[in-house]
Amino acid sequence: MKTTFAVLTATSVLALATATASAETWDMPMAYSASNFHSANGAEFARCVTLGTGGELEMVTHPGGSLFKGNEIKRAVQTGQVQIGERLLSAHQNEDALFGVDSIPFLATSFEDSIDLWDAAKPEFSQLLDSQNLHLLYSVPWPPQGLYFKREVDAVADMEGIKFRSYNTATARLAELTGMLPVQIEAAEISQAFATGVAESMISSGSTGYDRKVWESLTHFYEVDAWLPRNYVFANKQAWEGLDEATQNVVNGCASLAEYSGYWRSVQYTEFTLGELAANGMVVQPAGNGLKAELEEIGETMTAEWLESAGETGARIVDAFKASR
Ligand code: PCA
Repeated sequence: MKTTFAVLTATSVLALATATASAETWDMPMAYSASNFHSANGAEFARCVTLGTGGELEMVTHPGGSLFKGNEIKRAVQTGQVQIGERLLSAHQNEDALFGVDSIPFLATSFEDSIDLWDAAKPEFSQLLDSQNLHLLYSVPWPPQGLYFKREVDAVADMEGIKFRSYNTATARLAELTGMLPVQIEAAEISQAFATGVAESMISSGSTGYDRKVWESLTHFYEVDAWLPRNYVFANKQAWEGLDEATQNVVNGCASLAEYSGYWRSVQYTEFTLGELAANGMVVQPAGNGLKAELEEIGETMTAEWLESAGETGARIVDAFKASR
């Protein structure tokens, strides 16, 4: 009797140990607010993985920079502090020009363009990320980028000396070329920056303006459709390779679904958020022809600068993108 009990106990302990060893939790830091469509989409992705693996791989998102701040996420995943994360692709342009391919003014200005540019760039990115100990899973574009101000702006000359919130290398360069003063601030912190006057202007989507209620400080949104920057979701390479094939298949399936559904969320969110900016008292309108022409000229300068720094790989991507149009 005693022996049977001992054997049973040993067996159940072993079963429990096996279950604990195979069930894993992956934490997924994200930089943008929980209500943002990227974060909502990421939460669905995480649920898909948890459900699809029967809980063997539980994925938990941490939006709003709560686990790691936006500018810490990539390093945290590379070094294995967390297994997976989401970040703005172009935030890493200072590491390699390739990361800025989606922020070249007026190269890819619509959702359709954004897909074609991503198709052209994806193989190069997978390789680059692999060399950085990362595994690319999926990517979703933000809505088209427009200019926010506290007053009417009809020409680049009107921007002289304005404090401009930047979020990557391209936005900081745009500020310089328009005579504004760039200050780099994460989206999670912009409401405060605008309220305190640290920044008075930015280029971003209607989505971020809506998420951060910028109508409390800003008055004008000019639709420029300058580019559609992307977020991307990536895993630590060892963590990825440590998953068995069946689990990887589930994650890949959920990633494809997230890329697709995230894209549509972004499309739908564009009109909704611009409507909300207007409903909250902002002037929302296309940039005037004069301003647009001036910005396009600046775009040409920035395109040339990017091509110069991105070398042959950059040229190959841009050529492949143009050929697909
Ligand atoms: N929102 C993010 C990046 C691009 C966008 O539309 C931001 O402003 O930080």
